[in-house]
Amino acid sequence: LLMENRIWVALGQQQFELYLQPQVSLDNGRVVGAEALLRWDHPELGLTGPERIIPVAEESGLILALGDWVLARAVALMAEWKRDGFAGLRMAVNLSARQCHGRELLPRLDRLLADAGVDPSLLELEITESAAMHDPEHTRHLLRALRERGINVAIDDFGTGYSSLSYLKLFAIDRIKIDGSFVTDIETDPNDAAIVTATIGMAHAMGLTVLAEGVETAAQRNFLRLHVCDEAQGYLFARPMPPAQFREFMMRAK
Ligand code: G
Ligand code: G
Ligand code: MN
Ligand code: NA
Repeated sequence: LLMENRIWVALGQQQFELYLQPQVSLDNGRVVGAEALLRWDHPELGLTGPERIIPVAEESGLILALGDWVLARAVALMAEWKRDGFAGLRMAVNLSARQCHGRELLPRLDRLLADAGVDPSLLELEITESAAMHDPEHTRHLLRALRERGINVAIDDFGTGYSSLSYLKLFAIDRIKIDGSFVTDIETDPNDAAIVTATIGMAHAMGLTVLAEGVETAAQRNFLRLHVCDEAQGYLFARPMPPAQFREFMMRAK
């Protein structure tokens, strides 16, 4: 079966799930949010990550249906969090380039959030530099409209694109996510350390918050905390996990 057809079938048979990875405040160690990461539990192929799904979906146009499913599932989980009393917990959702550039995104978001009674300011959309710079004028309007609604926007994989600084100049964003590739050797590679500390300083000067990705060790966390990085995400805190497990994780942390 073609991968494309498999994805179509999977949407119908509810084989997709959003795993949740905690995002932690470096001030006090508390969980302030979670990133939703797409997983596919296929009856024969097993558990598959987005790297096999997203490129095929982007190419075939299926990404709009899939992205739609992701948004709906994320908002449904936010409604569950509200019922569970996880007040103020933020949900971060990855957007694909095609989702950013279609016309359906804003009305779809308005509808989903209103129907679920979920506070838009608890939703964050992660956009990569390359997706945003594909059509900067369109992105500028989109990000304005998101901001008017109170929806947050984060730059994902910051520093790995070719247009980071133009992006900061052009767009109204809330948060920078420093890519994990700059974090891995942060204690031993002076260049990585310089890039990370300069990014934090620049972001703060612009009124943005900073989240470091791929934090795996206590030493990396300590370095980031020393350099006043706001938040972190990575295996040190927790791996991405199914929603039921995330709920238990949050209950234990209460
Ligand atoms: O856990 P990880 O292998 O899940 O994620 C790999 C990449 O796939 C990440 O860079 C992330 O941005 C992307 N990704 C994960 N979930 C989604 C999703 O729901 N939609 C889109 N467009 N990308 C996703
Ligand atoms: O959207 P984005 O590229 O930021 O997605 C984050 C990716 O990084 C996902 O594939 C996720 O599973 C992965 N990830 C999350 N925490 C860690 C970590 O501590 N180390 C590594 N190597 N990968 C991580
Ligand atoms: Mn992301
Ligand atoms: Na990233």
